[in-house]
Amino acid sequence: MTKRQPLRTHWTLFALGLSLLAAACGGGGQGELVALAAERDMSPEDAARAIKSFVPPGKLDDYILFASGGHSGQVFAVGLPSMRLLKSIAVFTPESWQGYGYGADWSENAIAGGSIGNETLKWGDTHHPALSETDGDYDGRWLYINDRANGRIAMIDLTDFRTKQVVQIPNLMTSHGGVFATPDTRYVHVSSKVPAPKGWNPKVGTSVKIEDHLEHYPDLYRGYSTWLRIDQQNGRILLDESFQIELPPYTQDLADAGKGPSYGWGFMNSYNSEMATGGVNYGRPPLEAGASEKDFDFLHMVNWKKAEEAVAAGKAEVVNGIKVVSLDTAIAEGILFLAPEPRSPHGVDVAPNGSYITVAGKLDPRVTVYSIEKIEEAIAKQDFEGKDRYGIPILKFDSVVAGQVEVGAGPLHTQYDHEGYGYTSLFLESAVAKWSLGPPYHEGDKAFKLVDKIPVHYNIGHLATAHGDTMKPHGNYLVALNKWSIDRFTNVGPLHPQNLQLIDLTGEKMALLRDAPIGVGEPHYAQIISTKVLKPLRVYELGTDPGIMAKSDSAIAGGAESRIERRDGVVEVWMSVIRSQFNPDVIAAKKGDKVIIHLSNVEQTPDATHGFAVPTKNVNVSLDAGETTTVEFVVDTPGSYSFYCTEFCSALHLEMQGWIVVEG
Ligand code: K7E
Ligand code: CUA
Repeated sequence: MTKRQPLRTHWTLFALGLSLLAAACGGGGQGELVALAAERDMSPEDAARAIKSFVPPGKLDDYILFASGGHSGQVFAVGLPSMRLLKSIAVFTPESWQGYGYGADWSENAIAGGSIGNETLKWGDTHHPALSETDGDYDGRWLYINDRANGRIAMIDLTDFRTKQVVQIPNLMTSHGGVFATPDTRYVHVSSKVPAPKGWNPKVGTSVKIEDHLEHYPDLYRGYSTWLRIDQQNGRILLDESFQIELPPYTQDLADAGKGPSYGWGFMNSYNSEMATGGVNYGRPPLEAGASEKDFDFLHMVNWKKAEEAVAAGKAEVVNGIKVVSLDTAIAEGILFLAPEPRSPHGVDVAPNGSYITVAGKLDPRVTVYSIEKIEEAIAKQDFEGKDRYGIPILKFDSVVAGQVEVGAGPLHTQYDHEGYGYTSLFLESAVAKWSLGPPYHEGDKAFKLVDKIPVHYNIGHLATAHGDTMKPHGNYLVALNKWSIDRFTNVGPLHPQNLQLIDLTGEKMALLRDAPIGVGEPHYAQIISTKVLKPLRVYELGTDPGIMAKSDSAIAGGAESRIERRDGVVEVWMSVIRSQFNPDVIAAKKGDKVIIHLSNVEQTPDATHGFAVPTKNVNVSLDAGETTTVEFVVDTPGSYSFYCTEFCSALHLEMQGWIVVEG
């Protein structure tokens, strides 16, 4: 808590405010409210905070915050300003409530798309969600998110809040830079986190000797900037029309898309241009020391439009199934440039007007703001300070930087409002700094100034403002995604929940409104979208296969069409599902049979979801109203198995049950 002001004056003012409120509402009872707040040991600020962030029963939130779930592998949809968790969306990790990864074909297909090597991975580390955009603003169609542990990306369809596609991006062992969408969602971008040996392929492996790893890292390892082309009809990633740009092994970090005047560019940080490999047990400096030796790392500027032209002109080579623009081609074609950036930066965030690019350095107390106009001018004039060891031109720091602002210790990530202010998270200081951009937002000595700061609890990573990385930010709410909560919540054991803090940006000073524990994962980044933009379905049209969002060939309209067909070793069932009955509800099979069940939820009532679960099997399907899904499993042990509906759907939900009788 911050300082409390003298109680009496404050309560008098508060009472005055409440009496105005009461008058406006045409009712009395202000004394009662004051007494209630006092009884609950709330200060006037607390009561004001409660009112500002409370969404009354039955009323709806104005925004949804989509937060990554870290190594829970999921995405969370949280309402704003209430901070109520509305849904955990299964992405990389199976999730039985939604029947994701427990037999339903659409989910098995999605997960299988991200299989690595010879193994289907059952987890991921979601970091950076990216909402699709049209004309530089969120359009509410799709959400993309990367798996930091692997080079994977997933697409969530926001018409039904389900993951529809997971893709293993070739040549990427890990990922971090992005996900961001271009302002038209022509591409979404993901770059490597830790560089991988050139040609890295998890299916066949790569031969690496320990001496090579330690001595020849700069020659053998590479990073990649990946531009994934998006199908504008269904949001799917089209790997055949995507491409990568080969990068030096500088350990590229976060990335962002150009927009407006910087449309066509992508920006990426790096934090280990020293190319340290670690190896304390080989007499080397530990990675964190080796990677922090130099005063500058490199901001990477990638011209994806030129890269697209080079690919169209046949100047890319297919490596592991994706077109790759080599480092030499990228240099020759004017696709890749570097600019010095202060030590070990983390976040890079393009301002709403697309002119400014803000970089925050973990080991530098300033944010450094680059200008696209200066960058393009410097490139045109070949105003280079030299080249790196790979031959990439390095722009002069002073030629491309528009301003620097001292914001505090450990700046990481920046978001924006609609008035030309940046909000930067300060990890070491546990605070959010508000500072001003330059012209046209702020002129003269008003530009590039720290204007406000608010403490957060504790160790903030990312932050998010409403529509805060679009060209049209809303400037009302900010959410701080804090790594530690320490003493903010009732102790639930040594592992504490992450603390998401809601901050009001509408006053002269930033004001903390609410703490929200997220007890189901470690959110990194989040994006906040107005619920006005989202158009999710209430029910599916009858027979819809969520995998294709079209009528399934296996759909049936009701129990009259239900049937069982048998052939060699296969029992195929067309089953209708409705309150409170499966039809058919008794299925005879022989030991060793493969059972294929096409389930059709033939309801059109919102929220009339049914489940289908089989004891002793990893089968648990969730069927929303109108949905048709197929599940397959082998019955290898004789006996009678009572399948049942897992959703408490009706008064006779418990009776919603059936039998599979397996004859031995
Ligand atoms: Cu800063 Cu992976 Cu975005 Cu975490 S990263 S905080
Ligand atoms: Cu259907 Cu319970």
